[in-house]
Amino acid sequence: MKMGTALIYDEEMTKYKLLWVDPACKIEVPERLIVSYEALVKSGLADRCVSIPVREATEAEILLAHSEEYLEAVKKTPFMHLEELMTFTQKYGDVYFHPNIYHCAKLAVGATLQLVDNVMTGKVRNGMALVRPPGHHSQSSAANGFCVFNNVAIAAQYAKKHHKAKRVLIVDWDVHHGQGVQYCFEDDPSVLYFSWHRYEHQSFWPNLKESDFDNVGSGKGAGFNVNVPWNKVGMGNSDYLAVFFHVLLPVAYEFSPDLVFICAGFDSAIGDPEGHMSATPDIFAHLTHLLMNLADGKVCAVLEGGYNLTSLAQSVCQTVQTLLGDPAPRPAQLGGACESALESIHSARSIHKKYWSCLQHAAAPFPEEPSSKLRRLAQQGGSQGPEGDAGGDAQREEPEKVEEKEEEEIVWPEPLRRVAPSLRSALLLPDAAECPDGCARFSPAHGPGPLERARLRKSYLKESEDEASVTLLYNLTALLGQMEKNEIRNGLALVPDVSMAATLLTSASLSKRVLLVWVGEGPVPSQIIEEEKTLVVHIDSMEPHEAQSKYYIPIPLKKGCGDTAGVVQAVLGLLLPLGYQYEPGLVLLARPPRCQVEGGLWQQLTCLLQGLALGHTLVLLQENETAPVGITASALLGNPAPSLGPLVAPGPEDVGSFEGLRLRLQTDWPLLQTTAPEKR
Ligand code: X5A
Ligand code: ZN
Repeated sequence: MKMGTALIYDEEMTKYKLLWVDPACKIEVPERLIVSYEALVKSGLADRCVSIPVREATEAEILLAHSEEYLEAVKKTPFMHLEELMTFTQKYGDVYFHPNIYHCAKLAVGATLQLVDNVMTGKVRNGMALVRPPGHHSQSSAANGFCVFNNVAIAAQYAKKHHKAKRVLIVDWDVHHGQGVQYCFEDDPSVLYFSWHRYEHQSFWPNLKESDFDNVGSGKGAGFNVNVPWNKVGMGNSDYLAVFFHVLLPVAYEFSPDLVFICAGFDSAIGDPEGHMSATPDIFAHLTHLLMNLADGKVCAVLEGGYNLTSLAQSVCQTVQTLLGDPAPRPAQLGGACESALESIHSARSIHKKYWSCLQHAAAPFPEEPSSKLRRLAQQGGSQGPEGDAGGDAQREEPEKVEEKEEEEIVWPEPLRRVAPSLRSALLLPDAAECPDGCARFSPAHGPGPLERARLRKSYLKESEDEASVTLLYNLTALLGQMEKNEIRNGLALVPDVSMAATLLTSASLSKRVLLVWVGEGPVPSQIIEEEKTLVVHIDSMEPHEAQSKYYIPIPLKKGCGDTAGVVQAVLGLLLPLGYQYEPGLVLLARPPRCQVEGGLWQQLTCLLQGLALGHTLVLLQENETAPVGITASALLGNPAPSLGPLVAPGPEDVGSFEGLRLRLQTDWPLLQTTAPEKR
């Protein structure tokens, strides 16, 4: 399954601009699109994409999310003179019109629909549309916030109508609340809208009370609108990832969309004059990666905001490069979410617990919440700049107070080049086993010398075992070595004894840190647990373990690995935060005998783990259980894992025990936190 990434862009969309003085709109410039596209060209990424032409959206398409009156009004703008344009503009908030903007707005919608058509018909796997004007603020009868037509809202309706999409997920990572998208789908359970946004208790634009976490949707759509307001500026990589792990991803996996849109605004990145956040451009590689196995990989990213041209261009490249399948950079030095972010996470989780079984065990809302919110609003009287950052958080520095700093002071290192090894997947298989398409059968340049043979035999084998076992062990270390030299990205080995192979590899690894994910009841070799350079996450351990090691984390499952919802919850809420925080140089994924994990779930796990360690994942399978070889190879090659379908509730005891585990581990692993310290 070799499918590409679409890139949809047309220079025409750079051909409108602000024609008068308006401080609120001066940041929305044609250069935003020019620098983004140029960066994709310069880095060679544009060339690797399937370039698809834009088209104009039809009137019928625009009417999927807008009123006729509004369309008729906008239609007249190409014929207006400056004075008339200014008057027309004044009807709306923070937006401007230009004689060519109607044309561009039709292209922006059309570009998004082209993307949907190509993704939904399987011509490409995923893609990005670079468009202007953006869309997520525009409403049925109103332009707003630089937006004329709601590109993504229209495209979601279009996908339902023309491609029979039953469930659509919209992830709005722009720093502003896409209230236009929220309004469009408020009572619609078939479209799940998620947005995080700078909010500062309603003091940040668009200053709406309905942008708060307690706006969950209405009627049948209750629970299908997820808002995570940022009440402070300076949110960083850990805050963003924590929201993904503890709010968005569990809900998204439970929802199980047929199609994912990203309202890809990059004003949530560092250096942006609107957002004042501190997440670095490389975080978008991870945010993208974490969404790429939903909906069988059907992800449509559509540009929204982003006003620091440097940060914008870098972030666009990170997103597209990830859609193309290159390994994500190592996210360095993650702490826990800051206190303010934890309050938002907690609020979102607790208000949504009645709608999503993955959140059933989330803590109750803060008892003082409603009154404290009212008090704050009363104090603020509606007009006040963002408050300074008070309060301490043990895990990491609080967001910096940046409000009075000038934007140009903010600098950050350019993201590192992401080089994919020339060989993606190498398989170490017994001669009799067939090698799946697209993978290389691994064989080292030369065999072990006599000394090496003796050493391997002495350390890992009984005298009685044959030369073939020595050779296998040697080959395993050779494969590991080439992965660690970044000559091979990932690998799979079929071995007679997963325990022994895991023991060998953890001790032979040059990485300072190895993450071993052990899936199934069989015990993890004690030698590995005792040695602390390996973080062991044992999914489906028989019983809760007393061993209080920070580096051995047994996750018991009452119904075993057959409980797909339970495993998903453990993976998203525990394994991934632990893995991201640990920053492994190598991920070993071990499947001991009689592992009960269902195929699609195994693929999901294999895919998600590849966001770590520059994609260096080595999977160990039991020689006599060859069934998972094909699907594992597919996941290692970068094919999307199949959708698991809507998830039912995980075993209630298990969810309870996950929460217990989280509480116990969060001091050592702050990325597991979901609640602010003093509220626990
Ligand atoms: C798409 C987008 C922002 C509007 C800000 C107005 N719009 N103050 O980022
Ligand atoms: Zn924005």
